[in-house]
Amino acid sequence: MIWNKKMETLPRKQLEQIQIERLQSALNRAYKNVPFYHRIFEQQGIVPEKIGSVADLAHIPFTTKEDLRNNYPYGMFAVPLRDIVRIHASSGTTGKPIVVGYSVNDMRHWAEVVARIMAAGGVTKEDIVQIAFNYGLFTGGFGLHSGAETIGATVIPASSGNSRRQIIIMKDYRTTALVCTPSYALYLAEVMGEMEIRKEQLALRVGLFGGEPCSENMRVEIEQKLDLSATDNYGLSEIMGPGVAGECQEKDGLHLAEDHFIAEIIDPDTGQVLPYGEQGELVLTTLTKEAFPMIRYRTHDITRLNPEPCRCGRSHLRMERVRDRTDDMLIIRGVNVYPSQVESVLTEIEGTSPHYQIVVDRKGPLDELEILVEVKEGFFFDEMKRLRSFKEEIEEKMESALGVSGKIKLVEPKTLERNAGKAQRVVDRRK
Ligand code: DLL
Repeated sequence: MIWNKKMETLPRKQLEQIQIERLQSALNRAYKNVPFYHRIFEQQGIVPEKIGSVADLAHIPFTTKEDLRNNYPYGMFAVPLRDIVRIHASSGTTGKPIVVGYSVNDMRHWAEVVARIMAAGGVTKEDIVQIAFNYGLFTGGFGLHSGAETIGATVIPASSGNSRRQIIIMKDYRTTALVCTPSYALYLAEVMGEMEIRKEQLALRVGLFGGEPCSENMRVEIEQKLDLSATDNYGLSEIMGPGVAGECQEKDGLHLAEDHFIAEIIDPDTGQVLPYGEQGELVLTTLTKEAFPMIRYRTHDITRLNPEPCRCGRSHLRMERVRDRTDDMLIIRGVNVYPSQVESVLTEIEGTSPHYQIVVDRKGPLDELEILVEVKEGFFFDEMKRLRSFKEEIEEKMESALGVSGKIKLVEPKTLERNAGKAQRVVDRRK
């Protein structure tokens, strides 16, 4: 079902007209109300009224995470605190968190765009939606909650953690839609096994996953283990939270809510805007946000944009699933390595599970790469010889794919830490 048929299927010409009208008022608001933007516009001689097309955005400098940190906590807010009705924050692994605020209208828009991705993912009013994202400063829990309520579904705000209880709730309350990170969905499937609960005992039908990368392989595994149809959903706190983009039933790219956000793809090294279809860093501009407007925010997420009409009828751009972030790139002995490359190699190898961890360390002058790989249940060989050759086979494939050698350490099923949030794939001990 298409939640907002009129808006989501708008012919692109009309959509672009709405974008440019909204862009001018968004720029004006930022200029008038956020000292950071005021300063930049003055310095660069930018006059919001003169931005006559989306392409003109390229004249405006980017906003970076660093800028947000420098304005911690409330410096980027465009409305007084009395008009803010909600605060969220992204934990951030380094430095200060980013604090974001929402006005009443922002909350309304947030619920609307999340309702769209929920409907696109297959959720209807009839569904019982278990939200196993953390409810708190993280935008996942509350964000998805408001969209599910807007649709009129029955919402179970389970929040994250206490996995056994999650499964009992799923079984007893007849949950039909599961909402969490993809890695947590897989973990829940594992715990079900331990509890001897079979997927046939559950009523799951659809799953909305997001908050971290999910490979096609992982999607298939979740779909099989939980017997549901899974969609990928993308968002980030700085822009809004979940609701920025989500897959429809075609599962062929995530529709961006283009009446609320403008997306550009840039070359992360030069900052040049790249044409549709090319891979680069996603840059987002908010069009309707009142409390926390963002102009050309560098997301660090790597993707590409597809303007082709989708079979579902939605006209909004589709972004390819995000597999990597520019800041996740590891440089190991001078070679660039992305976590998704490691995952792709493992996908090809029978017997390995989607649980892995990349550990980089420095012994003396040289970087050392070790990849911990969990083998699937029942796949451990008794014979040392066979185990060794299995390990060597992975090492060889890894080296030829990554261009750098590394040690593979096979670990038993369920050894690597699972958690209810985002999986930690990389441990860089050199920092
Ligand atoms: O993770 C918002 C969200 C919550 C989206 C729940 C979807 C579902 P942050 O904690 O600010 O916000 O983290 C944002 O997470 O820049 C991406 O690097 C990554 N990310 C989010 N969704 C996806 C996804 C939420 N579907 C950062 N695929 C983003 C890949 C994702 N990466």
